[in-house]
Amino acid sequence: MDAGHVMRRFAPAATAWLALAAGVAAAGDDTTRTSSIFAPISTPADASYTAAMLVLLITAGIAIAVNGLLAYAIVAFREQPDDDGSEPAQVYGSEQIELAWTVIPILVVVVLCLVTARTVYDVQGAQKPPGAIDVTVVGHQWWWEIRYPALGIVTANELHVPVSDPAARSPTFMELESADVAHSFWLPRLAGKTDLIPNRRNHMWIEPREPGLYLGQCAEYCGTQHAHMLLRVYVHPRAEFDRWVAAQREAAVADPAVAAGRHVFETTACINCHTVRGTVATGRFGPDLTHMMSRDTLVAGAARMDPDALHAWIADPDHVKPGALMPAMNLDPTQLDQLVSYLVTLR
Ligand code: HEC
Ligand SMILES: [Cu+2]
Repeated sequence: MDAGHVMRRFAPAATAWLALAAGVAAAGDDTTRTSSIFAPISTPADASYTAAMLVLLITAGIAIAVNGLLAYAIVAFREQPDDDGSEPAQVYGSEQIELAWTVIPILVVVVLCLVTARTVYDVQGAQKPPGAIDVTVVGHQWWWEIRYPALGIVTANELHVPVSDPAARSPTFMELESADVAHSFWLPRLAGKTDLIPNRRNHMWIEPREPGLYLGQCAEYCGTQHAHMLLRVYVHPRAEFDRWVAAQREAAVADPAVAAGRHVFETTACINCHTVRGTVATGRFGPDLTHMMSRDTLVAGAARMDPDALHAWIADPDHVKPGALMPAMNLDPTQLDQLVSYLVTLR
């Protein structure tokens, strides 16, 4: 293989990697867009970014120095035409050189340790300011339960938080739990990863300073649909966030026009696994459906939230998300249509 051939083979892969690293959209649709650790917009993510950049800078310096010296030695001391074949001077031990190559690495390691310890202290030791939003996130196979205990809100897969103003800070402090296996909560632009472990309560916080939609995902293999356990974080200006909170706190819509569908829902096993506040449905095994249509995505990012996708999901969950822990209920077509008409009113 000549060099050109090698380049042609590896260039596309290298470009794809660079694009991924830079967080460039892998596809137009934002449900598949990657999110970059190189573009932090939130306090804990800034701290890890700064520490990582310092480590990268120091280690790059070492790599350049070592490889530069190596290249220099190879070129400068290559075999000469007038070489007489005699042995060069043999150097046995030099206190200065040995001291230098012992002390310098120790200093480098100490600096890196201190920087890391400081970053960990800043992130994990952060005090919760009075304006903080409390959220509990519970990892499930394969979706995220999101609760705002102080606000009385329960939702799924899409976390809404206010943008934090330095003058009146409002970071979001999260308690992370798991209902089944280990998961990992990862929002590359907002904070580092934190595991969700059964029978344990972990903590993390984010403090975004720019409104927008930020994507994340489960970062710990947790079963077949691990790759469809996506996270979306909507960072709102304060007034918009308050409007979202007010809407989520409302009772579920009770539209008499879809009473037939509601009857199907309330007389089927759906209610054992799902909650619709103010009805007989109080199950907690699956996502809360009280305001499900206010979400942009269905089943943790596997589909868009729209009536067709909803229809397809309820008719055969396994077809949309193979292995998903919701059974097909074998409803007849009329019941299914009525049920979907009811669900789409749950805004
Ligand atoms: C055995 C428990 C169980 C039953 C019964 C059940 N579901 Fe589910 N449902 C789930 C689970 C678990 C999920 C999450 C699946 C995932 O994302 O991997 C889910 C997801 C959903 C979602 C998507 C919610 C969202 O925000 O993405 C809808 C809608 C839904 N179920 C409706 C229904 C309806 C309607 C019925 C009755 C016909 C029903 N479910 C019966 C467990 C159940
Ligand atoms: Cu997971």
